[in-house]
Order: sequence, then C-alpha cells, then structure tokens
Amino acid sequence: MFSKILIANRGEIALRVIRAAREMGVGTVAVHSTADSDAMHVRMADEAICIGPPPGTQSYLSVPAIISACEITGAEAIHPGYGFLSENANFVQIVEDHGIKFIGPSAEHIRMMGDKITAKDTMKALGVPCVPGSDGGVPDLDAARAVAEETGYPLIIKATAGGGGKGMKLARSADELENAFRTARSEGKANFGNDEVYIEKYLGAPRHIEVQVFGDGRGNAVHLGERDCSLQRRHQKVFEEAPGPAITPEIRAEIGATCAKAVAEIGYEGAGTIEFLYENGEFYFIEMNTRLQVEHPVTEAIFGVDLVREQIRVAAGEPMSFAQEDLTVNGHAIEVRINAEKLPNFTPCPGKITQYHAPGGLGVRMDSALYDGYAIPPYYDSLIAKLIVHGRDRPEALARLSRALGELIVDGVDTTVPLFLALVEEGAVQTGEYNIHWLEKWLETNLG
Ligand code: MV4
Repeated sequence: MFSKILIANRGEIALRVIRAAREMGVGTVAVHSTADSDAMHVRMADEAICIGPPPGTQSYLSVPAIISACEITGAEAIHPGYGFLSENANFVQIVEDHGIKFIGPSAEHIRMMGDKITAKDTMKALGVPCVPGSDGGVPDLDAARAVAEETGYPLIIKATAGGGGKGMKLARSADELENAFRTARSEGKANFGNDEVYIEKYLGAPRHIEVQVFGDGRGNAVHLGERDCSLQRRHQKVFEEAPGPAITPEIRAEIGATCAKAVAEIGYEGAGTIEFLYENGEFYFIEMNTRLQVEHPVTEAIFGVDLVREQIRVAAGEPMSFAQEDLTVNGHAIEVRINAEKLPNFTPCPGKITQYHAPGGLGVRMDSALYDGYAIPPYYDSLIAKLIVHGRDRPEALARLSRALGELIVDGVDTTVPLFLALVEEGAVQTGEYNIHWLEKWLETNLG
C-alpha cells in the first residue's frame, strides 16, 4: 500500500478522498490555490502545498505545479477526484512518466472513452447495446444524408470530442440536416479542436441510466448496479437515485453483467460509469466516464462499499475487496446537489457562510467542505454540499430527504435547497415517473 497520496482537487471530493485514505493508514497531501488557503481540505490533510493563483487553469489544472507538489512531498500516487484533470489522458501519461501512480484507469482507456466514436465502436464490439445510427464518423453531408436515409428522423449529430451536451445538434427532418451537421462540426472544432461528428437516432423521452463498474486492471470486473440521473438542468444533474425506479433486479443483473464483462475484457482499472439512455425497456449506450462520479455515494449507500478505498487498493496492486456475488442492493438512496446558486436562474452565488448546520441521524450523509464563517470563492463550481439519504425503500428515502432538508441550515448565500423542498412534494418525483425532460419542463412551469 502507498504511504502517501496527493489529492489533485478541492472541496467535498478532496475531503472524501482524504477520509478514505486516513481509514487505510495512508498519508495525504492537499494542494490548493491561494484562494483556498482557508479551505477545509487544506486543514484536513496531513500536509498541504500551494500550487498557484486562484484560476483553476493556473492551479488545479496546472500539471507542472501538481507534479512538483508530488516530488516535493514524496507522494507516491495522485487521486484526481472528479472534474479538473480526472479525465485528462495527457496528464495521466506525464504522471506515470514521473514514476507516480495515477489512481484511476490507464491513459489509453481514458483516451479511448474520451473520443465518443471510439468509445461507441469499442462498446458495440463488446456486446453493449448502442443507439442506432452511423457506423463511426460521418465525413461529409453526402454521408450524413445516407445515414439519415437508413436511420430515419429525428436524428442527433454529435461531436466525437463532445459530451455533456456540447457539440450536439438535433435534426427533426431532412431540411434541418445540413444546418445541424455544419453546426455540430463547427462547435466540435471551436470547443474541442476536433470537427469529427457521428449520427444517432434521436430518442424522444428516455431516462438517463448509468451503470457503475469497477475493474482491477487485470481482467476482473464487477458492476454495482445503476443510478437514475434523469433529473438534470442544462446537462447538470441535480437529483440522483439508486436503484433506478424503472429498473427491476432482472434488468439490473442483465445490463450489469454486460457492462462488467465489457470492462473486464479491456482490462479496465478502477471506477467507471457506463451511461445509457433507457426508453421502452431498452438500453442505448451513449458515453463512458472514466472517473469517480459526483453521485457515487448513492451506489455506496445501497451496496455498503467504499468506492474510493477500492480505487486506492487496486491502484496499489491489491485485489478488489468484493466479488460480484458479494454485491447486493440494500434499500434506496437519493442524492441532491446543493449549489450556491440563486433561483430561478441558478446564478452562482459565492460569499461568506454566516451559519452552517448539517443534518444528521439515521441514513443521512452530508458530504461538504463547508464550515461556519467559510467564504465560498467565486473561481470554482458552485457545488457546496451533497446530501445523501438512505432508506429501506424509496418512500422512506424520500421522507428522510424531506426531514434532512428541514434540518439543514446554510445562511449567507442562496442555495438550491428550496428547489429540493419543492421537488420532494411533486407527484412525479414521488412516483419516480420522470424522464430527462421532466425537470426542465417543471422549472419552466414553476420557476419560469
Ligand atoms: C441523446 C439524446 C437523445 N437521443 N442521444 C445529452 C448529453 C449527452 N451526454 C447525451 N445527451 C443526449 N443524447 C440520443 N441519441 C438526448 C440527450 C439529452 C440528455 C441526456 C441525458 C440527460 C439529459 C439530457 C438532456 C437533453 C438531451
């Protein structure tokens, strides 16, 4: 096992990693920008080192600064958290070239999944069900027309380097194809320096279902069921749950086995998430994320495992501490993302926290780097806390969510808490009958 690891991140996820490392007897190094000198992750780590000025590009995204921090402190491995450098294959290559272990998948696997066409080709070849559409990239408008003829409308044109909604264009009929094709291409070029695009049948009202997988890098892999993350606003998740309300144990076992087999076959290491659209009882692969995700705690709750501990174990060459047959679903968990944002427009709202009180009690987990008097800096994303509740079943989890939100106090800044207080009262949230468009429509009606 490592004696010391560096956490190349900030906020709640840095604390999350420090906590797992400490329970394993592994030392921790925090890195921070000058804006984060008073941040909780700096206080909680064994050591802390300043890596640059406030903007992320000059600190948490500065590869030389992070490598130097490793060399100076003697950290043997880097945990990237999520965001920042977590899915940067070039960074992983540089880390490994310096003899430092990256806690996560290989540069090759990150690169493979970062290119959405390669990801889809790979998954298709491994027997994972994909959205019908083009076979790989579509080089020109004539080729796009041929795919459209075959697939039918509506279609969606996606940039291969995109993801999270950027460089994605809908074509409802043949007269929209040319414009959608050109726009997707130019957005791909402008945002990612890559104008390659592919085409898929557009699914009208699916759920976003993602399967958690975990591999040891030596050909063994398991799945830890699914999360339903359909409640999103502008491609930002706000409410996530596990298990998915629409997924039965039989469906879970089948798609889970397919996903676990696929990642085992490629020798994948660490935590990964295979994203699907789910409509009329069918799964359609869209993307794979090669990092620990924000919403991983709902999976931890229902399976009773520590995913960060497992990440550190396999990175150190140890086996996973569970096999597939040890993994059974226990109850239901829900996470809400509490952002420092002002409704109705979700305007970022940094500032000083004048009073903070975290909820507690049975089945309540609050992952947050907040404390009384903390000043939320304006430079980073607005997530300030994740409230995760766990109950024996979905109604109990919802009641617990309502109860815990009532106990929570965050004063001094606006937050998304009022949104969640309203959402838990909604019929569609209570029955679980929602899809990827439900929240945007609800917001228009209720906050618009
Ligand atoms: C789609 C789709 C419908 N059909 N692909 C949006 C982000 C990116 N990860 C994939 N996305 C979508 N891809 C096909 N073939 C609809 C979306 C989509 C979406 C997906 C998941 C969660 C929320 C969404 C909101 C709008 C559109």
